[in-house]
Formats: sequence, C-alpha cells, structure tokens
Amino acid sequence: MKQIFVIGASGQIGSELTMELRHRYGGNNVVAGYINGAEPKGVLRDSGPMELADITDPVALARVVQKYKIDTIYNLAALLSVVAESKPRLAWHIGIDGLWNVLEVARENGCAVFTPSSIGSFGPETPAQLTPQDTIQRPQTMYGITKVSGELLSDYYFRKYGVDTRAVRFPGIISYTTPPGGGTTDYAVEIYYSAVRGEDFTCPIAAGTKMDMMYMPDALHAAISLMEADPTRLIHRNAFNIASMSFDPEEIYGTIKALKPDFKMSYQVETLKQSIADSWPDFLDDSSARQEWDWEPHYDLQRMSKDMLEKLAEKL
Ligand code: AKB
Repeated sequence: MKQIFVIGASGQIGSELTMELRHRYGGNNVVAGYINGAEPKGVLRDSGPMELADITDPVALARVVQKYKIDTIYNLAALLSVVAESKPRLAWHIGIDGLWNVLEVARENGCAVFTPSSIGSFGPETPAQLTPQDTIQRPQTMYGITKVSGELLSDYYFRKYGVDTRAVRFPGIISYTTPPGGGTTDYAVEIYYSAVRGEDFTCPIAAGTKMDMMYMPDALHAAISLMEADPTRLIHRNAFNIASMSFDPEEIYGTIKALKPDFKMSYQVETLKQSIADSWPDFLDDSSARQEWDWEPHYDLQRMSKDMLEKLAEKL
C-alpha cells in the first residue's frame, strides 16, 4: 500500500486530491500537509492524518516523511499567476526553494514526487495553437518562470539521482469545493458562482481570449494516473501537456446562459490578468500524454457546466 504525503492539502487542488487519494488508498495512508492559517476542516480533517508542513521548512518535511514512511509526495504548494506578480520573491521561495526541499527529502527517503507545472510555463513566443509537448518556454511571469525552472529541476533530480519525478502542465482548473486564489483562469470558476447566486458577472478577461481549462475530476485523474503509470513507457517526465477543453469568455457564458437564460455577463478587463492570459497558449497538444500513459479526459464544456451548476446549487 502506498504512503502518500500531500503538500498544500488545503488548496483548490490539494483538498480534492487528498480526498480522492484517501478514497483509493485508504484514509490513514494519505497525510494532509498544511500551513499555519490553512488547517484542514470538515471531512478533510476527519478522514485521515494531517501535519503542519510548510514547504519552505526542510526539517518539517523530513519529519513527516520519516514518521509516516512516505513513498509518494504530491507537491501542490504554489502562489498562482496573478498573486505571484505582486509577491515574486515569495513565489520563487515557495516554487523553487520549496521544491528543492521536497526533492532533497525525496532523494534521501526514496520517494516519488508529483509537482504540477502549468500552461503558465509557456510564453508569448510559444506556438499558441496545438502547442507542442516540446517547444519554446520563455514565460514572462514569475509564476511561469518558477514552473519552467521546476520542470527542469525535477528532470535534473530524475537524471542525476534517479528520483521518480513526474508532472503535468495543468490548465485552469474548474471546481466547486475549494475556490482558487489568485490565478488568471479564476474567472472560469467565479462565473459559475455568479450564475448560481443569480448575480450578473463582470468578466476580467476579454472576449476572444482562449485558454485551456479542465474540470477537477479530470485533473485528479490525470495526476493519479500519471503517478501510477508504467515508468518504462515514459519518454517525458516533467511535464506533460494535458488538455480537455479550451474556450473564451463568450463560449463559457453562452454555455451557462443556455442552462440559465436570465444570466448576464459584461466586461471590465483587468490589465494584469489580460496580459498574462495573452501570453499563454490557446490550446495544447496532449498527444504525448495520450501515448505514454493513456491520458484521456471525460468532461467537455457542456458536461462540466451542467455538473458545476448542479453541484454549486446544492452547495450554496
Ligand atoms: C493560474 O491561472 O494561475 C492557474 C494556472 C493556469 O496555472 N490556474
């Protein structure tokens, strides 16, 4: 049985990934790592062990790994793209110094490591359509810089020390359990909350701006399947393009409006978010993930929208 440590277990992805891993591997085998001020609550707190484990504290990480005899680490600690622009030093400290701590503890204790990269690892010179797996990565945001550096550092630890590092490049993740905080793609979550609350939505991203997005169940499935994949089939490691849907604000609005005809959206474009979105690809080519570990998404925009509106209506 696997012994898993999720760093950043209270965040948007971490909270749901921890629950999914507990469901698959047993509650006691998945440790929820959190930072001060973000203690797990409710079912996340009650369904398995939790430990205070700040990624910037190597001693705390080693203590958890040794206490629970951890063999797999999911490292979800990061500042998202917009907030990282206002705190670039902290974004680097968490994204790179923190990753270094994780990779060292993994090297010393024989752990596999999953550290997500992002569509933010690409930049304005990257081919925007059907973005290849191996292509130009010259991001202009601090978030993107930490993501590319993280991909390279993770590959380095695999080649030099044999640490089993694997990752995907996540698109914007849409979910109804824990809201995202400080990303460029957050509008695609917030729009559903407005629709369910019966409020008009003001979109910070301009019409026509396409970005890759993914519903949370597909994102969880991607992370877990990649970590379970046969290593002899992996040509790439850090990190795989994955894709399921790409849309602009008009398309998501149209899909929600078809289900909630009174819903209204207007635009008030935010310069920073728009400039970040403009520097990211429109849609990725995920054929390497499909070939090397049988990646396949299950949700498109219609199916996701129906589910999001139903689940949020229950929640709110
Ligand atoms: C963000 O918008 O910063 C993230 C991402 C796409 O990595 N959701």
